[in-house]
Amino acid sequence: MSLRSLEVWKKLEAHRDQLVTVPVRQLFAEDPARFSRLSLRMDDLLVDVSKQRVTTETMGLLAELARATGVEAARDRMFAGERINGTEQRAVLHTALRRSTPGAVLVDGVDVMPGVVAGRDAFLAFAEDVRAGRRTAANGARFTDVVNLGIGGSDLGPAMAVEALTPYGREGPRLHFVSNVDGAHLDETLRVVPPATTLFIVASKTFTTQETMANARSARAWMAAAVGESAVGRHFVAVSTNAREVQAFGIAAAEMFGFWDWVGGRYSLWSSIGLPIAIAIGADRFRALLAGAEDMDTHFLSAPIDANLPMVLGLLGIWNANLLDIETHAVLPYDQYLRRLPAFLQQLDMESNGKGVRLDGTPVDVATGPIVWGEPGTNGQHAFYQLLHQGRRVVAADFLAAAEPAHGLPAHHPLLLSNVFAQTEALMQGKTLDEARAELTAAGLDAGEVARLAPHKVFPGSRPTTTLLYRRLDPRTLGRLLALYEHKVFVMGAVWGINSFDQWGVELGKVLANRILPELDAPSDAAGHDGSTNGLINHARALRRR
Ligand code: G6Q
Repeated sequence: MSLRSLEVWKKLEAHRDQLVTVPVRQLFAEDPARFSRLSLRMDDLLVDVSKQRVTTETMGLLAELARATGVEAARDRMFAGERINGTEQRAVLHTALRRSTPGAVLVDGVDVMPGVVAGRDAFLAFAEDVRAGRRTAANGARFTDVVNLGIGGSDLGPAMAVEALTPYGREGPRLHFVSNVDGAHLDETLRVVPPATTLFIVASKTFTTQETMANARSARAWMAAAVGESAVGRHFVAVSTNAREVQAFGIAAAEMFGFWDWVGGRYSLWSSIGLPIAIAIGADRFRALLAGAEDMDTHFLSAPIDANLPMVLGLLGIWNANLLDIETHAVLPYDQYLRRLPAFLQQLDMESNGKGVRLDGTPVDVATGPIVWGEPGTNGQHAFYQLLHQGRRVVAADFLAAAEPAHGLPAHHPLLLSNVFAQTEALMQGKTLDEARAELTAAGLDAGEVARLAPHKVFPGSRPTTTLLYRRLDPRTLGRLLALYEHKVFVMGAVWGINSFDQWGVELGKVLANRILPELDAPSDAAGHDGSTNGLINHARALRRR
């Protein structure tokens, strides 16, 4: 199916051509109810899209697009456990992991829920045992430090969530995350953790990932040297779907927390991959995180398209990417605890929707996944916001902020909030040449100076932003936000008709590095690649020999 040939796509293009001639500030002036018309709520969570370059007519057309592309039916197939990940023949059921309501979720006629509940109870009980000092180190002491060894989906979600919920994890052990195969990452961590009271979690769905297995082997050797071979077992547990490889590594079956092939890596923090989060914040708060995600699941399943948060954000994503040709999407949390959210969303979005073909193998005829990036405010303001305000490229951005701080320095908070509101206001309002001239004249500059400086003081405005404002970044709110983004990505993938749940691009990297590895220390120079790759390998070989 060609999106461009859809009737509603043509309507959207014609509507776009009209709308882009009108500054968003004018849309606000013409419609005093614009904010209430174009902002959505879930309890204390407010999602304001009124500063996007849209009107209610745009939203109506986008809803029509969602219906024409079957987004609701695709959503229902996902929740129902159908094998919608067609290239890997897998169901996609991260939503089952946060389900608390009774009732079966069937994959090929088999209810997955008893396994989900038992698996969840097991890893949450283990987390509580570690926190309470019931599960101890080999010497009988309480664990003071926990190191998660994983990468990609087995790292980014837990690392982001543990940091986001720092204020809720103060009584638990210290958490560390090592992902990179660059030995610097593990080495620097091993320098600060005490071996006698450190627990390692080897987190890998496949338990064959090169980086994680290298880090696990090195960590195991380091631990054995410190506490003795016979005590190592008390200091390692695994999270995986591959029991055979876990046992081959030397971790007992009882020390492995499992999950299922229908949990995608980047959607796995709700499974036992969330063990480090549970150790940090405790089982009750982990359940609150799940409950927040379930709130969003229920809403996504039941709210009409125009009042449905993930639908609206996903459709705006399509509007910005395909109708306004905006290539990048900035994630700008005015919330230091969400420092790792941009990296997490970068994977979630770019790995899910960075695809060129539809499920049936035919090319998508528009651009797909945006480039996602970002940094916390206000730091970004003193770095790259210059381009957001005055560059020739338009960047779409999400701003996130809590009304109440979760830290102990509340006097800072009004400063933070005034900045987030000021930035989105300025990005939307802009400043015309006449306004710039008037401002400079009022400041007492002579006519020549006004003419010289005014063009530099012009801000185009109408730069699209969404603001997500919530009371406090607690576990339930974090759960809602993360599920909101997961489903937003789903909606965009469904409109494009792509499989958001495979990652052949990632698999390629896993194969290529293993091919070159032996060549680095082979007796003769590499000759089997292109000239550049041979040259780089051989230069490294020469430098390493010296
Ligand atoms: C996520 C990706 C990828 C994956 C890592 C780690 O959706 O598939 O980031 O999570 O490659 O894989 P393992 O958990 O198997 O080690």
